Amino acid sequence: MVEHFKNYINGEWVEAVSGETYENINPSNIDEVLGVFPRSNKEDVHSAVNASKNALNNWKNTPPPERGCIISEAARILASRKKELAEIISLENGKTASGGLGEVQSGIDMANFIAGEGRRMYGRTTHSGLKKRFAMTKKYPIGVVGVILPFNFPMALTSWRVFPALICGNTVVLKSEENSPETTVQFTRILEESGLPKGVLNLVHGFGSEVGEALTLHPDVSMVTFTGSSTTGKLIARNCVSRHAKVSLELGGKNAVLVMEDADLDLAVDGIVCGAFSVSGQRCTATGRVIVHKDVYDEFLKKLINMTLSQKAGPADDDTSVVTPLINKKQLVRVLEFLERAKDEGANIILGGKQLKGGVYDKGYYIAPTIVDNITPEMEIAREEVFGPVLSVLKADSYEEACQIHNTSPYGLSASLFTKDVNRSFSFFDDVEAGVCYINAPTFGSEPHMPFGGVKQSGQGYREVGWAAIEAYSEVKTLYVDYSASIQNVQFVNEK
Ligand code: UN1
Repeated sequence: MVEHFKNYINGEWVEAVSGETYENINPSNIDEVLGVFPRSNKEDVHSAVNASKNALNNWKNTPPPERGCIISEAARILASRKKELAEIISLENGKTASGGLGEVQSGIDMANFIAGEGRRMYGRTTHSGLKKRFAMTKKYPIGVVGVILPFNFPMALTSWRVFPALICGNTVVLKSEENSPETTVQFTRILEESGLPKGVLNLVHGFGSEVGEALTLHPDVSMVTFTGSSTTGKLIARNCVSRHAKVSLELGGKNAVLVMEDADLDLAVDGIVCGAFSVSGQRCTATGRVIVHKDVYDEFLKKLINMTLSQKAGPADDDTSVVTPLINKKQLVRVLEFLERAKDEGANIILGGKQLKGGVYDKGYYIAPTIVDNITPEMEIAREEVFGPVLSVLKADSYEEACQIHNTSPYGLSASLFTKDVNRSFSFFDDVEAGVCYINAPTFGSEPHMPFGGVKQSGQGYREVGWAAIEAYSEVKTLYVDYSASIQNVQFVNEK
């Protein structure tokens, strides 16, 4: 029997008002329906926003350490159900169970970090420019926060957004992504069990054009946080800006690894291959480009091809699979079209480039790990995010040229440099246009207690995650207390 899941509004599990539903499909076996979910619309969004709005007063007056206790309890439950949750993630999202375990751990780490933030939430005090006057700032919640997420990290990203929003005293309407909604149901049940008061977190399932759009346009939603493509991000920003709502966007990337002539090439290849091909490149921090110093180009390419050939494509229930299925047919077509256009522009596909067929591959949508070279920095395949197992290789004459090529991309999420030169390592942080920079490491794997986000088209609004999340989900009030028993003002002082 296929389970029918519901929305969670004001502490109740309810059907969509329209009664409409859609099916959640297993990407490792497209004949399998994992669950039936409400296909919600504007009306459901309205009820969820209303519930969040009504719960706000009580929640924002709950002391942050007390909010933190609920989030600590969620961390404990997440840990106790880690294996079962990892399996759900793996089934609906197509990554292996160990990938699922990593996500749950990220959720636990975030919950523990954020629960502690409930005892910090520092403001600032400083001296006034006037005598006998006190000057300080204090953080307050923003209001109802709409959280719109992608399919690829349903547990990690939900934790990275919802826990910070809650600790800051906001109430939340969470829109699940249509390809991985069950994980968000489990997440919501855990917060319910942890003692979160009703209405503080509401969950609405459905599609972007119906639920997402209504959420971004709702006048009572004070902030929207979105993670996903730059194209959708632009539409969301427009809707939010048009009504002066806050918006935080974490968008795409064309993340590059720079390999210098002094690099440990085996280490670099190791980091690049897992960055480019694990989860079939379906992460915003996937390695989409590698820029290699000309002196080691041929040797590097040989090693890269060898290691890529050993990457096994396969379904999520086989823990030895690296190149797991693409989430759906639409993504498959998108990736194949990218490769066609790359060829038309003169790029050379030196490995992969095709859909895998036969046996388990006919039960999902797989593309063989693909390496493309003969690329110039202006080509689409060097600039745009593919969100598939495709790595573009470019050659540079020097470190300076490699940085210059790096910065021609319109994106700037994460970047990495493989070198043994300490001077170059630190220069890289100054030279490269990216929000997250690594030395001798893959382009993914950001830690929950550290800020995360990108520059240029990779993001807009705020850094999220880590301590930066507390800034993102708070309004700062500036507070003065005058104890001089006179009316004094800096403007009067300056007039003298
Ligand atoms: C990381 O792996 O460094 O969708 C973070 C993504 C990101 C999170 C990844 N939003 O891949």
